[in-house]
Amino acid sequence: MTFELTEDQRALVDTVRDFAAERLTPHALAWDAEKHFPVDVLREAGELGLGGMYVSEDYGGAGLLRADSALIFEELGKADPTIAAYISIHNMIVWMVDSFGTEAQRGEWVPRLASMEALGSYCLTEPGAGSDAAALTSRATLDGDHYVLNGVKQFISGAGYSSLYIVMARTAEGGSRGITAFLVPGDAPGLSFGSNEKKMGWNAQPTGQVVLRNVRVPVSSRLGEEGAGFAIAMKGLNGGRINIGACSIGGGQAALDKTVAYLKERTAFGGRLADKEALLFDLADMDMKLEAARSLLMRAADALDRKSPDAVRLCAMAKRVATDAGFEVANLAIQLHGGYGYLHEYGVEKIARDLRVHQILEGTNEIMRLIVGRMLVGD
Ligand code: FAD
Ligand code: 2MC
Repeated sequence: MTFELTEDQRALVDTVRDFAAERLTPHALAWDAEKHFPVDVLREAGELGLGGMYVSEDYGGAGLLRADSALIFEELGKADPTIAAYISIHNMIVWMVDSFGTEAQRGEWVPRLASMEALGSYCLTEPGAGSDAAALTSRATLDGDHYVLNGVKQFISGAGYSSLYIVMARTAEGGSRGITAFLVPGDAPGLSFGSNEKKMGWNAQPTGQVVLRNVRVPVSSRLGEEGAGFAIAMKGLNGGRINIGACSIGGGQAALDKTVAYLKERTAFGGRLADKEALLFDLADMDMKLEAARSLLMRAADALDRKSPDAVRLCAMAKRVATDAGFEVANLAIQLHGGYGYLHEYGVEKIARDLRVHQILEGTNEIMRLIVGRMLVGD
């Protein structure tokens, strides 16, 4: 067991850090204020290999380990948690197509998705089924050699911009085992999108409803077998939970770095704020929280790569611990900046607003406790 980054990992982190410093950091506040979704910059990320990080190299993925990807998401998260998280969701989609798709599906979609020429959205949540995802009611009915899809998906990241929507829909009763996954192209007749939701954070990426009205897709668009959709969706989410945790650690780290710099500059009561022991303890706690979360996250990433039976549990733990740590650190960073922390231009309130939703999506942190708790009592 080693906790040192390898030379390759260090080089990877340096490359992503340079990209993020040049292409994300200088624009993050403006994109947030203007609610601008920078599709051109996402394409540049795709050219760097960030569109299919932990996806096999067969059709253009980067073939990295989950731990490598976590390092990347942390770097991206330092620059802009919203863009980092968007890239995380996109990576989930590419991995799902590559892992569960037929050769034809992989050949059609993975090269375009991995380069981020095409963007992907993950459609599980519905207005009446969020945490209880297996209660979803969108339907796919077989009609000759096509399925006809009807239903509404809620809160879909990238809605209206993506070329590919992976839609989980019901093909049979029976809870989670009656759910099937489908690859629905963005220009499919009958597919439409709600307006871009007005949100507390994540302003630089669109969120909206995806509405399916008699959308016909050929049987060859089914991802995996009938009834396998819930398992495919959950397996995608295991990786997503690590990624979103890493984005949170990155955001939290950026907030901490800003706070250390600020407290070293700001004076009050005859000295630097950095010399007030109470505040030093706050900084130390912030650092410890992030470091503890990072360690657990790397353990979960490793478990997922090794397909360890403990992976689901560790991914759930890491998601909860890392997303709570990131938000708590960013929130305290506002406090330690005083009134300036409340101003947009100082950048910490944006980090807190962006990280707040990481405690809610990709499975709320209550659901992460449900997963871990159920395993403890064996139900
Ligand atoms: P509910 O399930 O109604 O939960 C309400 C509250 O009850 C929560 O606090 C929850 O933790 C708690 N709760 C529910 N059940 C239990 C229980 N058994 N025990 C204890 N507490 C419980 N979804 C997608 O499919 N694709 C996306 O791209 C996507 N992007 C999103 C982007 C944003 C900005 C947001 C806000 C959401 C996104 N989501 C997406 C949806 C997200 O995953 C859901 O909002 C989340 O899973 C919670 O579902 P819900 O909102 O219906 O809340
Ligand atoms: N990995 C692999 N398999 C999983 C799994 C996971 N993480 N979670 C559940 N499963 C399997 C489970 O093993 C079972 O398999 P089988 O039928 O072979 O026995 C099946 O799925 C059903 O699981 P449960 O019996 O636990 O189902 P239940 O309905 O009781 O609970 C729960 C499932 C709550 C864990 C699941 O619904 C869940 O994770 N809810 C949260 C929803 C969520 O995360 N939404 C995120 C949307 S995406 C998003 O927000 C984005 C921003 C992209």
